[in-house]
Amino acid sequence: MTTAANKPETRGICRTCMVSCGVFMEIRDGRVVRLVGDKDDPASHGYTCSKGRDVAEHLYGPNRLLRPLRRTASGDFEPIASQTAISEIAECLRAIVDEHGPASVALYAGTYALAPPGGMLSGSFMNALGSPMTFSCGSIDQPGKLLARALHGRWHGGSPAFGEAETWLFIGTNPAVSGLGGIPTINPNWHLHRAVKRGIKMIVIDPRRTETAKKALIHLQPVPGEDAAILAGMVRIVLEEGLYDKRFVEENTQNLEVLRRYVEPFTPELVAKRADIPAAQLIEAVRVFASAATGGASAGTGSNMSPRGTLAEYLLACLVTLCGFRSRAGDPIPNPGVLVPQGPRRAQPLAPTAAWGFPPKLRIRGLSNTACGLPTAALADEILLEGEGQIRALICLGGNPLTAWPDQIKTRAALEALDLLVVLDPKLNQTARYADYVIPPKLTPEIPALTYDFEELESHAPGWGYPLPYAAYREALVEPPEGSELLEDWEFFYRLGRELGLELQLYVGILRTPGDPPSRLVALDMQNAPTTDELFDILTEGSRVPLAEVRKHHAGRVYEDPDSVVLPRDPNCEAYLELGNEAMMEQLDAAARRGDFEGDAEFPFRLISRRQPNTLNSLGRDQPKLVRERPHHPAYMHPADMEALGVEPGALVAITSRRATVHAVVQASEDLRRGLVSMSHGYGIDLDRLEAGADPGEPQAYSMGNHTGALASGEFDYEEPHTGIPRMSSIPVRVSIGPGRRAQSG
Ligand SMILES: Nc1nc2c(c(=O)[nH]1)N[C@H]1C(S)=C(S)[C@@H](COP(=O)(O)OP(=O)(O)OC[C@H]3O[C@@H](n4cnc5c(=O)[nH]c(N)nc54)[C@H](O)[C@@H]3O)O[C@H]1N2
Ligand SMILES: Nc1nc2c(c(=O)[nH]1)N[C@H]1C(S)=C(S)[C@@H](COP(=O)(O)OP(=O)(O)OC[C@H]3O[C@@H](n4cnc5c(=O)[nH]c(N)nc54)[C@H](O)[C@@H]3O)O[C@H]1N2
Ligand code: SF4
Ligand SMILES: [Mo]
Repeated sequence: MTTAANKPETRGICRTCMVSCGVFMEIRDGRVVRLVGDKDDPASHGYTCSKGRDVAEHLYGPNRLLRPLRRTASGDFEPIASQTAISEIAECLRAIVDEHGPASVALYAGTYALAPPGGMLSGSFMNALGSPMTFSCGSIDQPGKLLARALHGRWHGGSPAFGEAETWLFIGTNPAVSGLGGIPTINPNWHLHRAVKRGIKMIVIDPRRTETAKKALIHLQPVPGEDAAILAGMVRIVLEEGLYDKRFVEENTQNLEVLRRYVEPFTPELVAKRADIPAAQLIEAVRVFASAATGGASAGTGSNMSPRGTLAEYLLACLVTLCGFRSRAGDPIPNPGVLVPQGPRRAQPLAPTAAWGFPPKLRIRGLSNTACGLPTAALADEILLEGEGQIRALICLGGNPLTAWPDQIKTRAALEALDLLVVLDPKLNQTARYADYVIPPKLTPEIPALTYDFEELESHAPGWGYPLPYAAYREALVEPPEGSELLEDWEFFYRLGRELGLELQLYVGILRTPGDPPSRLVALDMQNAPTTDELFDILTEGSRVPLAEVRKHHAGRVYEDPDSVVLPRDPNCEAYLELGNEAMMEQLDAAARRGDFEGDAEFPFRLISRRQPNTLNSLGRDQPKLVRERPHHPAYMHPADMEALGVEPGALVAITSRRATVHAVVQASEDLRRGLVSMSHGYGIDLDRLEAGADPGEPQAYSMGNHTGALASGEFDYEEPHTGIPRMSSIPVRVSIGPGRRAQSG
């Protein structure tokens, strides 16, 4: 509990994750010693999470790297000066580009690449180098979302806010913990609590009775991997019972009859059989949802990582459109933008666009660039496949491929095969152990902080970004630790570009919608390095509220625009939302024709994805306070399954897919369906360390181990045809007691 008396003085922005909560920091002797929420902050209302509150460990813990590292001939790392690292990396890149061309250099931008201006400068660097090989974690996250949006088209007016919606459907997402799925991301439980209090009718479709499901009116608890069938069934009920918004559909969509024809096989009985849910409950859920006056729906990683994730996102978009849950002329725009320049919104469709087939084409599995970027699931293959076009150098910014990309065995082989691996990360993360150079960055509040990236996220999906016109800026508040030699992430790319004689241009503008200010390229001065603040100025030029104004307030504020309402349709608008996309209808047809779920005698369980409250993917795994309760990721199972297998809570089990084995400690959970193992990615048990006598109570005994992504493989399982992701959830596995077959990776 913070009282006025002990509340620290310095207002700041937490940037341990991109959510950017408004906080107070206690700074003593030039160090941040404590972080507490700012109750007056209009977006976060005093909220902080355990990761944010552990800021002192994040900044000054023993695992933070304070100088760049270079791999030595013996395989160890030695600290080197930043300039030496940059010169050597430049020299190495020059040789690789001279021999194999610029496309042999790839960038992987992970979760922490989003913060401006680091991610932007990494893109500038790749463009100037002439390599199109920029990959990101977006294509192994919820790739179906952006593909579906392209195929269906978008609604220019945006969607009703969660805060006012009468109903909301969550499928394969648990925003009460993840904060990313419909409920506004910042302080999600505050929004959830208020919505429940005013009587929102929430429907959750999740094989686990999640924290979100516990607040729902209806929880459907299906077999995983059947979301496309369930959503097709829901669309069918809406059409059959005439529960759709006929006027809206007539005015704004095309090919309703095509959709009707293709969902026809998905009767409530078929869906009930496939997904093992009561048909009556499915019908009830549809009636509740479709008869509401205003609502929304969100699919998350669970749906996207299971088979037919893109189709599920597409059908969900169709369902929302059929129900007319789209903002109309005169509706308020919850967040008209503060720092991210954007234009007016109109109550009209934006026509569908292509979703895949863009250059560059990859060499494997017919994959290409897509609406969600290049398929990261194929990056390891592109490193391993010899010949013209092979990727030989990888720069990894704010990500951890070894514990994030599907198929860990292949990923590790790829990291080992690279001629050059450069990792920008504050820690020696699992991937960095394979690096030739590790470049640790300065962290907030050693650098200025801005809410630009989180505001930008608002354009991606309902509930993402800020639910109100909020923005915050804070200058750097402390110096980096004494004796450190750190660069800002962006500085690395700027200086590397300069070393290579490149002219970097900053891409300004967001891939948004017609009417927004046009994007442009701003040439950077390659002689006199800009400051972070100058880069912020370039990025926000033309914003509704000048950055200078936001800077004055030293913390978060709401910048209302009373005039921001959705404008009427342009009379010349001829665009339609597409209900019967051919590729999606083909997939629906294939889904209808495949056999019923028959189980799998050899791999009778399904491993499903989830998140842990105290860590963010692999971040936090080595922070004792965060992982004190559980230094590893437990494998949650239903008690009846545990009994049948003869495993006790706390027992070590081997979880084996057709591809690999990982190990985990079992924990009982009544919230699961039977036949499932629910487990997070990002880190896992390291059997070698445990067997070598590591103290099982110490996080280090576990944190470097293999993770659930090791179980995923496109070669054995269903693979999304355009994003290339294999099953990363609902993976067929078997569970056996004890170490079993040794882990093959990690
Ligand atoms: N505390 C914390 N917060 C995080 C993260 C974190 O690691 N920790 N990660 C962040 C990131 S990178 C992201 S992308 C977001 C993700 O945010 P979410 O998409 O909300 O992710 P999860 O919380 O894992 O929720 C996925 C849900 O899908 C269910 N599920 C699994 N398979 C299936 C299936 O086949 N069908 C259906 N219907 N459900 C299924 C799981 O049981 C789980 O409840 O969270 C972000 N927030
Ligand atoms: N099996 C399975 N696999 C998954 C998922 C799943 O649910 N199941 N989820 C997927 C999803 S949604 C995602 S988003 C990806 C995550 O994929 P990644 O982004 O590749 O992995 P993270 O573990 O989030 O890695 C973030 C890294 O950024 C570092 N970092 C923190 N702050 C900074 C900073 O300021 N600068 C720099 N340069 N680095 C910083 C952290 O130390 C950490 O090492 O994993 C995906 N993989
Ligand atoms: S949600 Fe993110 S920004 Fe907010 S306190 Fe937690 S780590 Fe910090
Ligand atoms: Mo993610």
